Amino acid sequence: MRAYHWNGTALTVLDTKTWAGSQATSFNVDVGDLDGDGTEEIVTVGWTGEWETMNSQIRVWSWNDGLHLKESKKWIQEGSTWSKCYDVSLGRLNGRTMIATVGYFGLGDKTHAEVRLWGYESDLSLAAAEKWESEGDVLALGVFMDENRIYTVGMSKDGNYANAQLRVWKYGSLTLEASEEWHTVGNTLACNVFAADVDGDGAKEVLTVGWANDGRRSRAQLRVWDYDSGLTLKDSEEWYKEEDTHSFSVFAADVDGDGANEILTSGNANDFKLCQITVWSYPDVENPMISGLTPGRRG
Ligand SMILES: [Ca+2]
Ligand SMILES: [Ca+2]
Ligand SMILES: [Ca+2]
Repeated sequence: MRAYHWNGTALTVLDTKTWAGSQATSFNVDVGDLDGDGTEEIVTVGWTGEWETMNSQIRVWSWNDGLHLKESKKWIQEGSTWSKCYDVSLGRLNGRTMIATVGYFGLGDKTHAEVRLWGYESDLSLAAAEKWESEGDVLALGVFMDENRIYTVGMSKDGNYANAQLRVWKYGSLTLEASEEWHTVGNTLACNVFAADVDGDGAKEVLTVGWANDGRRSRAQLRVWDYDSGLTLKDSEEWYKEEDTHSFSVFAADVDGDGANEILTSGNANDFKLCQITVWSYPDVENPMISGLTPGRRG
């Protein structure tokens, strides 16, 4: 892990820490004040171990003139030989900053997905956990926590196809509130999720990215969902550049300072030979000229 400082013109590395099993990956990071003392903690997730026994791993770090490891936990489901934690999201739930993680593990002849909710005050404690399976493999790859809800995305095999899967969980007991699965032509997968108001009406949309196979190639896919009593698809865009194109992450922010959030997606194109970032507009209540998801200049 590396911590950088941005002074407006240049990035400076402040500190870097490495750690290992014989196989180890740190896959994602998020930041928030977990213990309420006014300084932010840093949380990383990934996996560590040998190929034969891989454990999910979560680490809590503090910053004080350098990175300091405060706590580290590993876990694996009983009966499983490997477990991978893919994503982490920190959010305020009932006035307290909590940690949500997602990943998946092998059990029997297929993979199972899991979501975990953690609290941290003086130490890291598991508040709730849910696991789920489908007819074939199921993966949980992305998580976003916002306003007492936890959104997870991944893939669920129904016997014929891989379907992208978006789930909404209620905070606390981790009760499943809504679940949507979809594929377009062939295998489809969602790997990242975010929530923000992208049309300026004051209500947040749920954004998912991944890819969908059109029978010839993988196309990157961005979807905008409404979440009220259930999930409603508002818009979907698929695109490719030359060959297989994938979108791995999504974020929303007002990048041009006009008061409306843009959507940012990043991934790759031309069968992993190109990196790609796209800035999207979504119909702005102030600007009816835009009728749907509209990419900025596409490279
Ligand atoms: Ca703190
Ligand atoms: Ca909205
Ligand atoms: Ca804007």
